[in-house]
Amino acid sequence: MPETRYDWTREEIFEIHNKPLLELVYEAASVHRKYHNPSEVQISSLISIKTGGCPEDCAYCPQAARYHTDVKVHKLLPLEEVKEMAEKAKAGGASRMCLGAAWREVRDNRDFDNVLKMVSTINDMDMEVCCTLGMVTEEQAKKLADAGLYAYNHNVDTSEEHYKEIITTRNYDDRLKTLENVRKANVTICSGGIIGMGESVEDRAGMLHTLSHLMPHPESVPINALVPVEGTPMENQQTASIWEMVRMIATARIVLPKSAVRLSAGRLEMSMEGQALCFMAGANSIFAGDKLLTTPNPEFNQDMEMFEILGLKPKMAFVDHQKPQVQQSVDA
Ligand code: SAM
Ligand code: DTB
Ligand code: SF4
Repeated sequence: MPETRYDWTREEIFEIHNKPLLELVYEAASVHRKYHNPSEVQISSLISIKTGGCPEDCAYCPQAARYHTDVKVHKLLPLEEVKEMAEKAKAGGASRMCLGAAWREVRDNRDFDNVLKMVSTINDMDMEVCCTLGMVTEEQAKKLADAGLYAYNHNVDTSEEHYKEIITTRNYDDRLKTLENVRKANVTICSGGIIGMGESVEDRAGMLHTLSHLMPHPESVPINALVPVEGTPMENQQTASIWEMVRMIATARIVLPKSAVRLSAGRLEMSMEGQALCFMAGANSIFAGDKLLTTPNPEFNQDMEMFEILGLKPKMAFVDHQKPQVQQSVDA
């Protein structure tokens, strides 16, 4: 049974990934039971606080300004609207709110000050607050921490080699640098990636290899299946099969035994049986709510029905890490 290891080789990860499927699921389920309560699933809910118009060229993303997609662009949402959405998500069982902005990076301006207010408002509601705002400096990460931020999402997305095929406006090291800045600010890290972007199994192992060499491991690891969106360069991409998703989740569970592994984008295309196998293989977190950032997701009620059938229950907030101590008073 693996302890937390930071020296996995790509070959080892590749071999785990390619084990006979049921053998792999059994092993992952055993690791899962050792470190986690298998009947608890953490529920995050997403709000796109600023949508579209992003200067980056991430080939999968409907929010990049350069692609012609149907995304309805909007500026930063008002605090009140975000608060109401968070209250609704909490009532639906979400313990974590994730605020996403289509920014390349955070700038020290009035919008950022307003995001800090959103963070402190939602933290005051006793929910874990996560932000995904693009690149951040150490100082900005500290400001977020002081406002009560619990987690920062910044995905490595794929292997270093494949990254260049997907994004040209920034590089892999930029991503790793932001993760380092977040870690220095004592904010937990949420970092994972996407499968189904034309990458090889070696690339998938490479992505998990990168994550497994971050010390400590990211506290949460989202595994997204690409949602191909019309107008993006990936609109005609063949989506990942449920078996590929199960393999990726099981491998993540074995390599990152203590992290929360999130079955993220792409659930709308998955059957309940398929998702059940993902939970068996170690997934213990989902995004719930009828929308991800811009694309549809299963309804809360549908997910609650699935939880009922599978005997799963939503995990409470702040079980793994304390509620952040707010250092600065942010005027709400
Ligand atoms: N702009 C910030 C950034 O890039 O870090 C935050 C928002 S960005 C939309 C957050 C993550 O969503 C991306 O890193 C990517 O992993 C995921 N994502 C975006 N579009 C997706 C799609 N079509 N299918 C699956 N995942 C997607
Ligand atoms: C993550 O890994 N997946 C979420 C969250 N982090 C920000 C986003 C998924 C976005 C899917 C495409 C969309 O809805 O725009
Ligand atoms: Fe912009 Fe983030 Fe989308 Fe890339 S993934 S285009 S950085 S919003």
